[in-house]
Amino acid sequence: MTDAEPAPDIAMWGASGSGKTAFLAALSIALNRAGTSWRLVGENQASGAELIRLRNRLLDDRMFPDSTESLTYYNWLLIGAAESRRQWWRPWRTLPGRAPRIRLDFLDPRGGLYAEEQASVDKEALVASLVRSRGLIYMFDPDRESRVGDAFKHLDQALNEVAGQMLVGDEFADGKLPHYIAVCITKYDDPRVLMLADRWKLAEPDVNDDLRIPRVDEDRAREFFHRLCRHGRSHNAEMIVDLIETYFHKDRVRFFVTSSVGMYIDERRRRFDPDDFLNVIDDPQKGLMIRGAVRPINVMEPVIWLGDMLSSRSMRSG
Ligand SMILES: Nc1nc2c(ncn2[C@@H]2O[C@H](COP(=O)(O)OP(=O)(O)O)[C@@H](O)[C@H]2O)c(=O)[nH]1
Ligand SMILES: [Mg+2]
Repeated sequence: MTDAEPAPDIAMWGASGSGKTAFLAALSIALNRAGTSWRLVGENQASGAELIRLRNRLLDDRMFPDSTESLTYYNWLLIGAAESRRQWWRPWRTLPGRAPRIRLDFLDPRGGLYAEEQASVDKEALVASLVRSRGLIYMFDPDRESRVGDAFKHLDQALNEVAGQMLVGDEFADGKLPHYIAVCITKYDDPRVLMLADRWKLAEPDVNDDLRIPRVDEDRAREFFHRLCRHGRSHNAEMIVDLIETYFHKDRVRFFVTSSVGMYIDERRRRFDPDDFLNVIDDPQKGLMIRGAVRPINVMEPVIWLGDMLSSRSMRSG
């Protein structure tokens, strides 16, 4: 990518209530916790203020962000560490390198927009953001799918519209959309989701993690997703994986099992307890509250993966 070209965008897609805003709120917490050199900053003052507001909502108020009332744009930049360079003929001199930057242009639609049949300005903006981006975060909420079962319908509609705009010309002659797509199963901490992973023998305690939180191995995340789709309310859901792999290059699709708040861990025992891991509790006065520390699971990983893919492939943003 040359300096003149703007970094490609990462866009987000998912049904209302699937956990998009919570994911965004958890992103900077995840980056801080991991001690990475990546920093998240607002590209303008409003986006910066929103970043802090969302984070404080989880950390200080111990609540989830309110459901989105209107279409909200977040313009954030993920800035990595610059690697200094040496030239072999002058190895004693180091030159400052350029810090990698990933533009996160998140558009958080109001609840219900996905389900609206009629065209609207907001819906056009949403499709436009998918067309403009080269990285997608697709949020799949297994709980919603087991109750409502409309993920296939909405994804099919959206991809149809995006493909209608992108694939008619000659630019993508192979007939596939050019995006990298991170398919994120959300709310893994929810007992209904974790229990399924456990029942299907897909979750195992991570031996590299002192807390021994059960994880679904990266290699098995696609299988978990597929099984969750088949487990859902709608028979169409089992076609979601095929749908994704028909529209996108198979090697540009990756699956992540995510949770924005993570599991509850008793700070004295500091071990995952299968009988006491609920981190979201229903307070009679305040509603849903976050009980313990916020330990996001696979929230930063999909974003950094997309960023790496986009910057290494020097994809054009046009
Ligand atoms: N247990 C659990 N619940 C979550 C998580 N993320 C979101 N939720 C729940 O899902 C609701 C909707 O999330 P939100 O981020 O507003 O969804 P959006 O409409 O896609 O932006 C929240 O109010 C929470 O109750 C998570 O990581 N774990
Ligand atoms: Mg939202």
